[in-house]
Amino acid sequence: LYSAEAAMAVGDDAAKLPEATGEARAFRDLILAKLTYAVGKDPIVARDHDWLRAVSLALRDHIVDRWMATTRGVYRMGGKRVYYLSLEFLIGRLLKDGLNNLGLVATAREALASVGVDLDMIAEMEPDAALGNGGLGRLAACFMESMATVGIAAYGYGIRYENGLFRQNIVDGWQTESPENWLQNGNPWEFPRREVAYEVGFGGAVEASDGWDGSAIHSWKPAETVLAVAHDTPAVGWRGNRVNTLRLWSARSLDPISLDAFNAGDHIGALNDRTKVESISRVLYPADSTPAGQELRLRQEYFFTSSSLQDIVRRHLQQHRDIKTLPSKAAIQLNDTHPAIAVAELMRILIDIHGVNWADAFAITRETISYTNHTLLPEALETWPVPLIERLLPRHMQIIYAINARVLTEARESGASDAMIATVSIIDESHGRRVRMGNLAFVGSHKVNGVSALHSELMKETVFRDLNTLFPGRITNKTNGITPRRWLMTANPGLTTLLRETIGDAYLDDAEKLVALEPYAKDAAFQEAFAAVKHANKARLAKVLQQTVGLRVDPSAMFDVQIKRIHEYKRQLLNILETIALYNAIRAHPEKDWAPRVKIFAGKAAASYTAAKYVIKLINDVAKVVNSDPAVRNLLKVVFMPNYNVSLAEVIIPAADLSEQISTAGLEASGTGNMKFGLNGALTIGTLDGANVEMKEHVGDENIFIFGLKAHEVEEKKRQGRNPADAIAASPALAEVLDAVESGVFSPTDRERHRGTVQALRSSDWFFVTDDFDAYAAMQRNVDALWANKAAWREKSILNVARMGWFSSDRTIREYADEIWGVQTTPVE
Ligand code: NBG
Repeated sequence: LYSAEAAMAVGDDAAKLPEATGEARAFRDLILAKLTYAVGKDPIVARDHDWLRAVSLALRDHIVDRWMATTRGVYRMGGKRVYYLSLEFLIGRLLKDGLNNLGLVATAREALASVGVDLDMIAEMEPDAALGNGGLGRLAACFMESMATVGIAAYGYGIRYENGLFRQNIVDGWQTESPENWLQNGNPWEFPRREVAYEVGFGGAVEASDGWDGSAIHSWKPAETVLAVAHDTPAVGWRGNRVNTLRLWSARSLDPISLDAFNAGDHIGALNDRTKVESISRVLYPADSTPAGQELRLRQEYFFTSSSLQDIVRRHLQQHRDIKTLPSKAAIQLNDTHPAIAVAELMRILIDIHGVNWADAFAITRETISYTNHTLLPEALETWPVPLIERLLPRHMQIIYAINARVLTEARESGASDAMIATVSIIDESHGRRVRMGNLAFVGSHKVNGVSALHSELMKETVFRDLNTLFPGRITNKTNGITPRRWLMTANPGLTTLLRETIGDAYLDDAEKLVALEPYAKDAAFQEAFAAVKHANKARLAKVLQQTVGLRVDPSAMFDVQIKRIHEYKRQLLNILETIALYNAIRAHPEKDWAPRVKIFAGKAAASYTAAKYVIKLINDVAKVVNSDPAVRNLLKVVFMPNYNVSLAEVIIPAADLSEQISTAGLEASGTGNMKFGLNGALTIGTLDGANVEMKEHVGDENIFIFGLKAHEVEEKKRQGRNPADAIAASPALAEVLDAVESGVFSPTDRERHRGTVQALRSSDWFFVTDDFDAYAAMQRNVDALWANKAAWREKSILNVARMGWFSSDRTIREYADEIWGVQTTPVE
């Protein structure tokens, strides 16, 4: 018979280990039981991975109890559920976050210590679940946690990609990509639900026949069918009050082995179809803020949308019987246009399968669905060629035409001009015929939201101007947020403890209570303690830097950080060019009292995005020159950290002094990294773009470094037409930097390397780098000046922490609940 005590008697060392008591002892026994019976390992021979699995499974038991209680409660209450449809969930690791939300961190630490295992060490071994590209996917993960926290019955729906976002390697300064296999050691968090499976069709034809009342009945006969199989992961809210479900679909062939081929002796050929079908859930498309545009991507979108809607409708009918009550029991949120086909799919299910008439079906669809837009970049708005949709989803194409006909009729009746008809149409006739997924999502939703105040206003003036005129009041704003559990408590335990000692626990349940910190901003003793926490976080990052890129940095230097996807509009180029200008200035005047800086970059470029890959190479080229130049010694260091992901962000953000949020105004819909930095006490240097605008309002003008053109000024300059050469001629510092880069000063082995990058700036400079350069450089010198005054810097840094509570995703989710979904929330207890 199994005995924890016997399992513990593992050699002579056991006697020296600390005793676990109370709750920790019980948790230790649970871990040992998991190790023995679920992992199948004796503690004597267990490896770190085995312990990780055992402790994850032990925690999962605690979660499952609450999960079932939650699910039972929802059925009993019969209330409305929220369904968050997202092609991306950028989850990261789950162990620490789950322990934190259940208040079990100390317990698990003690339990593991008593068997000679270090919690932090094994937690680091957990692979990141990187089922997303960047902000959009991470937002979905924060929302899952916040929905559970504020007490919403919610399901997340997405795809269980076998390979998440690629691993980035830096080879000789260049990015290379390799597949990331997050499932190679199994996934302790998920429950495969082989019995929860739906058929999803593609291709084929639509047959029409007459119904009993003479109306047409359409029936779609797909040519291919794929099985979507559910995998459920519990999503734990703060204090474990509620546990929701993240349901990810995996593609399976209905006929895994073609029996005819197999019997005919073609054993490999018999698997071909299976490989093709199952490729739907094989890999995440690595493009961020740009549509992938390939047929497999459209298949992924329809695959997860259809299976999710089938699941939602099945659950609704099972509990409430009447399909017409769907809008009062289900709110479906479309995370960007990736699931926009849901509008046509829900119509198809209602009309073709449940016999609902058109008008009722459209009312139900619109009342149930709402849509979040995440970008205004014109090249990023998703459209699909009409012939492709006709071939892959013939019935949906008919439905889209029928919806469009009604929208256009309505528009004409309200006096719309031909130009307006052309922009509100779901079909874009100007570049071949294409389906505009944004317009489809817009007309099929009762609310359409942007993700920051500025972005939502710009939506009304740009992409959806005419639709906004036609459907006034439909566009609303929901400024993004971040979960303080992961981004403060888990990532920055040192600061969390200091805050509790200073202002008590109330802020843990309500981040806006962080304002209680304001009176301490000038307090010398508190400033010291606050700075000590920051220093320890910087020392931790310095160690990681040493280990990963072999660079030694001084933790007392300013850590100036830009970490995010590499994209021209985010302007890492502006940052590195200004770094070169600073380098030149230090070399020219080494005697001045420069603020020592470490410039930290990290982020992935889409594999096919050449300009972005050159930016990475340029950063690494500059790093090589600067870091080996004795003339700048410890005044300036430049580093590019490879393979940026959620876990790396959790180490970098608590260690940052300065946060770079420098996108071309009008182009970053919100940004969420900006919020994570502020909450951890970094000061922001940024443009008036995205949520920076609201951060400035919350933290106060004097506590943030704002520079550069504003969104309407960028637009104005675009309209007037400008010549970047003028801006370059007006800025000797910029001219010097560009000449140096262009002539190969940083690429002596290939002097031509960065010529293209510079020439693009000289000729067009689409992202206004040259226009903003001087203002940015000047603001950086203000940053230096403040850095020299330690007390003033710390005061502002503390005020940032105190005033960032509003950017909790709990606040965002409560707004969605009240104003879009119509569901109740509860205060956290
Ligand atoms: C991104 C925006 C960010 C925003 C996140 C989350 C896309 C399409 N958009 O600014 O670029 O913070 O969405 O809303 O990835």
